[in-house]
Amino acid sequence: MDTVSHVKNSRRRIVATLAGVAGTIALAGCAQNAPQDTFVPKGDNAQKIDTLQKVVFPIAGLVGVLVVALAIYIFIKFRDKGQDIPAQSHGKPTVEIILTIVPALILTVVGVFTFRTIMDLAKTTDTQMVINVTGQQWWWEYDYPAQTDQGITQPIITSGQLVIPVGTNVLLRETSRDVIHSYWIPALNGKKDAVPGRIHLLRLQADKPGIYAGQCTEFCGLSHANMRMEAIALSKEDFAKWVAGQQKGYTSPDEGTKAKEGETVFINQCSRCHQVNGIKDANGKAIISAPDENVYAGAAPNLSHLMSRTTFAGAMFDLVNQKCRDDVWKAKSDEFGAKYLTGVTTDCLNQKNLRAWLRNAPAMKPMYSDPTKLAKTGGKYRGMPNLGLSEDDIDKVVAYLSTLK
Ligand code: HEC
Ligand SMILES: [Cu+2]
Repeated sequence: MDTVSHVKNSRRRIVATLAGVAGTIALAGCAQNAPQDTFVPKGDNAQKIDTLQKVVFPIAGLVGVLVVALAIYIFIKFRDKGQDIPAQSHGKPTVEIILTIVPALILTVVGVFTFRTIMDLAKTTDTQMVINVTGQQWWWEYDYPAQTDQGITQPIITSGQLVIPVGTNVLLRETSRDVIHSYWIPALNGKKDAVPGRIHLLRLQADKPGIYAGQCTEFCGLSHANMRMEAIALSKEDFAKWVAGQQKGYTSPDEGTKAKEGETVFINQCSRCHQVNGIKDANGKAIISAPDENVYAGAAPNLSHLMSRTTFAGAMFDLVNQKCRDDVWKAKSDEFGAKYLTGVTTDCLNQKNLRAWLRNAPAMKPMYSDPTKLAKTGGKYRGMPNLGLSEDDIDKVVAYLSTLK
């Protein structure tokens, strides 16, 4: 092969690669069923961002295309062809003034609208409900402080799925127990970092009942990609029912049942990390779990009402089987609440996922939980370790967890 055709070939290859990459990026924008599409706002706050974006993006796009096109034209037209250096001149005041004033005007217009939107999104005076959101490797905890106007008389603690009433201005107070995470439900608002030692505020409001998916958007270590979240919006009546369910007290399984045996396994194996509100040990003493000794973040999900959520482990895995999942996800907005509130029934429980998790959690979700490598993490787990449970114990624990409605 001679040099000329070699150069031609490699140039062709570069062009083909670039075209491939550009094509892939363009096609990625055409997804049909994209629950995390930023351009489909489903609430006030996201709507404000979208309204701003609809003005700014075309202006920025036009300027971008003009600048790139002009640059390419100049690169080609005036490239070095061995010509003489053109006459050198300095300054053209009219051009310079125009080139300063026009961008300044554009930026001022964009800036005014952007600033107004930022101020609107930072407003807290119209807050109707507050939820504390804590990020940690690799799941989100939600704690609802008591607030009687929302019917919450005792604090609620849950994880993965953020349940909110529709048409309500909810204020999230975000923080983190380990590294920086970022909370983002694209259909409801922009993203906000959750930073250890700080509290950042994020407004959320959903127009209609439904599930709004999101994802941690600040790289936070090994399982960052497996750190998801879902906002579940319920009608006000359904939300009240959900709250009532979360405030139900604990019922220990009946003596002599498999679930009762599971409770014992739970007390021995799990309660050193996981809290179940109201659970008592054999002497009738309340068990308050103290995971800070074992887990880097100092917390593990509260399992008091595990079966009221349809996903687990950072909303990564379905706690319900495919049929029940479709029932909830594909429900019409007026039927959604009733379907979600049914929770995880025996028929719906995704035995396969839950058992796999109990058998060996780090095999499902990469975590720094290998006891032989804990030196790296100061002797503490990030995530849930493989507990080496027997199949018999797993049966019992599943029977027990199924009672945590
Ligand atoms: C060393 C602490 C530790 C122990 C012991 C432990 N877990 Fe976990 N568990 C965790 C952590 C941390 C998570 C969160 C992992 C994630 O989502 O990334 C978790 C997640 C879970 C979840 C998902 C909860 C949700 O809402 O997302 C379930 C269910 C669970 N564990 C059950 C159990 C059971 C049952 C046992 C006992 C057999 C057990 N765990 C023992 C630390 C522990
Ligand atoms: Cu994260």
